[in-house]
Amino acid sequence: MMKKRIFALLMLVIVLAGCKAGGVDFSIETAPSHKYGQSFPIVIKAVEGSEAVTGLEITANLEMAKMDHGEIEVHFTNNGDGTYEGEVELPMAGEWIAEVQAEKDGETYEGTLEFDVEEE
Ligand SMILES: [Cu+2]
Repeated sequence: MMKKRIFALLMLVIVLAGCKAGGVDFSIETAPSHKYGQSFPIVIKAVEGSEAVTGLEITANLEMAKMDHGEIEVHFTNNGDGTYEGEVELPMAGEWIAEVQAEKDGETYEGTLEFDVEEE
């Protein structure tokens, strides 16, 4: 019984360490604004430690934090400097969440980003 627990704990430590070593961190560089009938740029930055990560294929699903507007899928283009740009027409200003999915050389990375959308 004890042995099993120690083994499970060890596995957890290995998994956590593994995640950290190969992790890509995402952040919102530019949040989109909101204005009826208009789309705005959204820019995501990808880093591994302090290094910019280029060459990712990024898609994000956007949803409001406290309201259901469904999900809005955004595809991003690689700017080549660790930033990725998409364009989106959102239904309203407020708190939004982006579920980021990225892929590079068969590896996948994920991140959840919260950001505020201001009325323009
Ligand atoms: Cu809303």
